Formats: sequence, C-alpha cells, structure tokens
Amino acid sequence: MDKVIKSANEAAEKIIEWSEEHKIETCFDRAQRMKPCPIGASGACCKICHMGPCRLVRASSEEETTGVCGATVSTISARNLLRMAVAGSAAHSDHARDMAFTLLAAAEGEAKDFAVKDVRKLYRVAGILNIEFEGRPVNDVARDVALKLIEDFGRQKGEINFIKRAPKKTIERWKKWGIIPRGVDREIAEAMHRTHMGVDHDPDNLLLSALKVSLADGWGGSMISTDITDILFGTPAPVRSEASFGIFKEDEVNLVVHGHEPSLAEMIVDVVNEPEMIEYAKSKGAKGINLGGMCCTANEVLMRHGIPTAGGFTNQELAILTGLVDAITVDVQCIMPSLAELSKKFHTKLITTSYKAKTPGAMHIQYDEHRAREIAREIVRTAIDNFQNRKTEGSHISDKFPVIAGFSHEYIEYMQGGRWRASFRPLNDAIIAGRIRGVVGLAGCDNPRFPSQGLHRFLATELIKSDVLIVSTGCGSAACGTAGYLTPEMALEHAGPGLREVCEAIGIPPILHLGACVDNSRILTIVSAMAEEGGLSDEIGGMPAVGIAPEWMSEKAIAIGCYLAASGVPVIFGGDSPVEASQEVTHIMTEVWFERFRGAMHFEPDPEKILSMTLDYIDRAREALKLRKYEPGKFGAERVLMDMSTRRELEKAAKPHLGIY
Ligand code: NFS
Repeated sequence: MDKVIKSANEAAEKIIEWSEEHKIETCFDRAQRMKPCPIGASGACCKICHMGPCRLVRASSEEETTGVCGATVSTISARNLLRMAVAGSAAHSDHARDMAFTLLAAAEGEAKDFAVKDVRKLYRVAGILNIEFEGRPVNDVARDVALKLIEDFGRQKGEINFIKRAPKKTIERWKKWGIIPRGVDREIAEAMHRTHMGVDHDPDNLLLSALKVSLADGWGGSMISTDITDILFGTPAPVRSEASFGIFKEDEVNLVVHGHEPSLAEMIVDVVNEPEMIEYAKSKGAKGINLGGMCCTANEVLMRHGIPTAGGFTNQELAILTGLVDAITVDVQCIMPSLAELSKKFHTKLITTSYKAKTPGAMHIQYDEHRAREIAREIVRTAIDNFQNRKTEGSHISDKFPVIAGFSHEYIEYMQGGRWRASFRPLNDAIIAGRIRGVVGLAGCDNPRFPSQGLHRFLATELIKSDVLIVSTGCGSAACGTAGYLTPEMALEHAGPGLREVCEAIGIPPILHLGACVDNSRILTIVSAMAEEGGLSDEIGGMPAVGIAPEWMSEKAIAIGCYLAASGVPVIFGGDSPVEASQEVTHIMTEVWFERFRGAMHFEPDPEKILSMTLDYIDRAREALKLRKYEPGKFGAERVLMDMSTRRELEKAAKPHLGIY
C-alpha cells in the first residue's frame, strides 16, 4: 500500500514518521481515525434544542424532511453557518477588547511595562476617529483612542467607527441591505438570539446576519486589534527571520509563544534579552535563551521582532515531539488540548496564561497586563529551570528556511513611493498594465485532513507563476514560510515575468506576509486604498482580487470569509462545504451575495478548481474594468518603479529617515 502523506511540509512529515515509530499519537492519526459525521459536515444536523438533535437526511431527492419543529434543511444549515460566524467574530473581537484595555491601561499609567511605541500610527488612527492629537500629550491621545474604540464593543445604536474607512460605494451596499454593524457585542448577542430555537427561519435573513456580525469582526474587532497592536508594539516593516523546526537549538533554552494575543509575548521578547535572565540560563547549563513562535502569536512577534516561527496550527504538536521545547506558553485560540498529554511524554512544560483558556494537565500562570514583566519573567524562569530536565529523545530536525515578514498596509504604501510619495499608484498601475494579473489573499488555517500545508503551497506557487501577487496571513503565511517561499528569491525562481519584474524593482517577495489572522483586516484597508487610488474599481467589489482559505478548519475562518464577501471580495474555501445540504443556502452565498455585494463564498474541495475559479474571477474583474487582457510577458505602459536604493538615496538627501510612513 502506498504511504499516506500526512503533511506536505517535509520536516513535519519526518516528525510524524518518528511519532508513528514511537507510537505517539498526533492530530494526523486522530484525523484518520475520526471520520467527520457526514450529516453534520454538510450542515444538515440541528442540535440547538432538546427535541433533537435532528438529522435531516432525505430518503430521496424529492422528499423534503424537516426537524421536529418543522425547520427545513436551508434554515438549519444557514443557522449553523451563522453560529460559526458568530463564534469566529467573538474570538477575534474578544482578543481586540483585551488589546484596547491594554492600550487604555498603558495610557493611564496602570500598565507600566507598556507604552505607545508608534506615535505616528496613533496619530493616524486618532485622525480617523476625529480625535484631536496635535500638541497633546501622547498618553492623552492614546487614552481617547482606546476609549473610543472600546465604545465599538458595547454600542447599541449607530455604526462601528472604522466602517467609514471603506469606500463609499461599498458602504452604500451595506446600508441597502441593512448590515452595517452597530456594536460588536450587540451583533453577537443578536445573532445568537436569531439562532435560538423558533426565532429566525429565513435562510437569506440568517445569512445577512452572518455578514453583519462578520463585518463587526473585520471592520471592528480585527481592525481594532491590528491598529492597537501597531500603536503599542510598532507597525511592522520587513524583517528577516527563519521558519520551521530547525529554529530550536540543542544548547539553548527553547521557549515557544503560541496562540493569538501578542501582549504577553511582546513582554517575553523583552525579558529573554535581559542580561540577568541570560545569566540565569547560563547558570543552568544553557548557552542562552531561544524564543520561537507558533501560530498567530508567532506571526505577531515575527513581523515586529524577527522572532523565528516553528509554523502554524498542525505544527504545534510536532514542535513538542522534537523534544527540544522546554516550555510552551499559550494564550487563546487554536491551541490543541492534546498538548497537555503530549508534553508529559517529554519534559516540556505547557503553560496556560488566560483564565479563559485553561487545559487540564497544564500549568497555569495567569497573565495580567498590569504586571506583564513580572509574569513574563516567571514564565521565562520556568522554561530555564526546565532546561536541565531535557532528555535526548525527540525527533530533532534541523530544517529551516529564511523568511521575510512584516508587510503592513503602511509599509506596502511606503515601498511603492517612499516616505514622501507613499501611495498605491504603482500597484494599481502594475495591475492596469497587466504586469500583475490580480491579488490573492491566502489565509486561514492548515488542516490535518489534507496533506497539511500542501494546498497553501500548491496555490502559492501556481498563483505567482500566473503573475498573481499574494498577500498571506496566519497559517497561510506559516505554510509558505516553512516551505521557504517568503523570500525575494522565490520571485526569481517561480514568479511569472510581470510579477517578477515588479518584485525585483522593489526588492520584495511575491508573497507578502501581512501578519496574523486578525491582520486580514489589513487586506480590507489595502483594497480600500486601491479603490481610492483610482484606475481600478471605485469600491472593493469588482477588484481583481480573491481570498482563499484552502485548509480552513476554524470558525474564525468563516467569519473572515463572510466579512470579505460582504466587503466585495469573492472567497474560496477548500474542503467540503458546511452548507452542502442546502442548495438554497449555497445559491445565496454565491450568486445572491455576488449580485448584492460583488463578493461570494464558495467551498471547493478540488485544488485545481480553486485555482481556475480564482483566475477566472480575476480575469472577469479585469474584463469588467476594461483593463488590458492579461497575457504572460506582455504589458502595457506604466510608470517606472524606483528601486529601493534609489529611493533611500533621495530620501536621505531630503531629510533624515524618520520612519516608514
Ligand atoms: Ni486563523 Fe486558523 Fe488559528 Fe491563526 Fe492558524 S488556525 S483561522 S491562522 S493560528 S487563527
């Protein structure tokens, strides 16, 4: 029998083989053993009341079955999807709430270990919020920004603040369909109410609610989190680092930060560099302290500090299987509960840090932003103390790849024109000229039900070959990074001729690492800026842009898909459809949404089809915009891009370099 490939990541696959030899179970084994329930997987199972669970299996295609209450399969699958969007929006937004309260505590001097790091970004956000900033103390502005954004969670009437960052035409569509979110918490509560037994039964109405609650995530929670994280810890600009399991060091204390919320991880980055801590590690026989990241916390500290990443979701157990991890500290989301048992098979200490996210068998050190440094020190010391317990077993892997990460909206603007001429003009021009065919957001999870990370890799290489610029986030970035794809060399070797020229001129990779999962909000502001720049679509819809989540598994991915679709971006998910049971729901999410919002949400298990659908969307958008037909290697006229060194010289001559935007 042919060997089943479990991960397309070669280093991961080696560790999986080692785990099989040593009879240690991972998610890959469990995924094989635990087949998805076909009724639930297609959206046809309703378990929201205790007359059920009702499984709506039709005996024949003509027969219409309903639940005990009379709910149809369309009501049930729409309701299930809405609940997923609610949970995803709640996760991103609760993370954002913590960030907003951290900013407030820092501004009021209560979180003494934190301070505003990026004053320019603070002013930029204050400007958007109509908060006066000139001549005022930074902390006063920061407090006002925090308070204004905190209002977005509890507001009962009105509109969330950042809605106004969208193009006018996009906002008009939302108004017409009544999906402008009022406050994050209100939309979450209302959507949960609608999905309670006996409330909203209209699939279209339920799905509009999914769009509304998800817009509260994208233009609310996620965008708030991105902006506040930039304000507190700095707006990312490209940094070099490394990815994959070879980032762990045999002779140093290896500490991993895993999860999503960056404030504790930021403090740990600081603490591992304290001379006393390094001395302490040396006193225990280690040469130093090596910090690595996992999942989206990894993306946060990678793009701001160049902390190397061990990868995304399906790599988390495998990191422990290296036997080299002395401690893994987790905050919230995407943390496998299996880590607790697995870490006991090695010497690894699993440390939970949020009262919201505990795991039986893990050690708990409660994080509190008011005592951040003290807690970070306790965690780092725990890792150091555990170094001496390290044994030799484990699948030690040395593979690692260079990565360039940290492409924020602001940097992308800067790289196209420098500090004094920052704009999106060159990108729009390159698209108009056909040098860049279109833009794809490659996002979402990686998943043990596929050869994990393989779909990300396949789509990334095929798309750049077709001159499609990729912006990646979350585990999409991790899958590309651990394959060595996040380098400028990738453009030279694999990109189509037009994209290669653009990448060479600016000195960027063809896949731009935009950050963590909440940073999908950067995609929203980037496409809005492209719309504003002119020459393409005057709204987000109609742009030659597509979102893909090929290996999604999390409810957050559904929320992201919904807010992108509502904003005007067609989105394609891999794997089987969670609404497959209802043709009506599928029709609404594809055709009806496209008609209303120019976005859509598809589920397509065949990767080749995902690719062709993506290119088709892009080419149809180009045609509708009357842009020249894309032909590889044939371009129209466009402005010449100044390369980075010329630009730096010009800027140096103009004024000392003060920042990136
Ligand atoms: Ni987002 Fe998926 Fe999790 Fe981050 Fe990764 S699994 S939806 S990318 S780590 S949230």
